[in-house]
Amino acid sequence: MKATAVAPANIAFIKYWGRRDAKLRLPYNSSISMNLNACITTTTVEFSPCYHADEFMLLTQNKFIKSSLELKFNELEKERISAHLDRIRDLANIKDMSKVVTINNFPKSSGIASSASGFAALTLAATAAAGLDLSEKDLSILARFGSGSACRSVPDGFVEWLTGDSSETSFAYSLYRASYWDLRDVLVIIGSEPKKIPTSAGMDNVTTSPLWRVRLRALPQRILRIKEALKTKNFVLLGRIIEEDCLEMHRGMQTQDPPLFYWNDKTRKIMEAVYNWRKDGLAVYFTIDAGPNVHIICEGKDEQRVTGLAKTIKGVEAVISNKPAQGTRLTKEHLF
Ligand code: 2P0
Repeated sequence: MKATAVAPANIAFIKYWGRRDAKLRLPYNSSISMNLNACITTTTVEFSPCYHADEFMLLTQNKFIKSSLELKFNELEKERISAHLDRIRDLANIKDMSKVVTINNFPKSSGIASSASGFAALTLAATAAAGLDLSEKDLSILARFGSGSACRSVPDGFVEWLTGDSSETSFAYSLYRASYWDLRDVLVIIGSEPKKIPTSAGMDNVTTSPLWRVRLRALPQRILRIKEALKTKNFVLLGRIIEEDCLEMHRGMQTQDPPLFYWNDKTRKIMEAVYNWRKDGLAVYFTIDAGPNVHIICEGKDEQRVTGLAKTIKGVEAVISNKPAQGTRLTKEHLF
């Protein structure tokens, strides 16, 4: 009763921010994302009568010092993971406790969706370890209960998560495979400290922003436009929509009560640099999630230039270049 899954993080081109049903994690709007091949979570789950409680171990691989750092899940995180394992135990009709070992190759809780890859990997590893064989759609729905954005890490490549009108209809599916378009997300890491306000708590106040309704009204049209940009591989149109949606989400966050400010001085410096590079003829656009780090979106042909430029900015800790990635999958390489 042991299984291991590998899941990519994903970057949202159209963001998820706000839930119309917090318990079922049903979003106010559909969102669109790309899986990231260099931001990966691997998780092994074993159910066994030998365990008297769920045991967790979280490791972060540090590429720079070539070692694995052990981090601790806090109590809230442990409860959230155990609750997810309970859902899977109920589905499989088993009572055994589990051991869970998980390894991220990127910093946890820094606005790089570790909950997305984390809950996607946990869902596939735990269901397989419990003897369940779920369809991609059912895995996506189940992952959503763990973390909304996790449902988008399940299918391949470029993905849409449908709002749906019930739990059964709110799932993610692949719009295009990873190989469809040679894009890059050049992730510029400027801060890897855990954030002060978890996204789940921040999202609860989304409706207090006067801009929230404006965004909800604009989204159906924006989603049609971005789908057209993907279909026609119109990079300029895609980039403009990605930036538009990012800025609109952050304006909403900043006008919530209490307001949320995820950017810092370095974030703003990189945003400005992206505008300047664009003025100089380089096709680059930024997007930012619930953290200070900046994702620079470009085409594969410009990757070297963009990573080179990003590394020259003062205060940048690391630059991780991501290609579009396949979704969550099983592997035989167990972590224990
Ligand atoms: C996104 N974010 O679409 C947006 C952009 C953050 C900003 O999805 O409470 O960690 O687990 O459902 O999935 C982060 O939200 O929230 C997120 P929960 P999650 O990628």
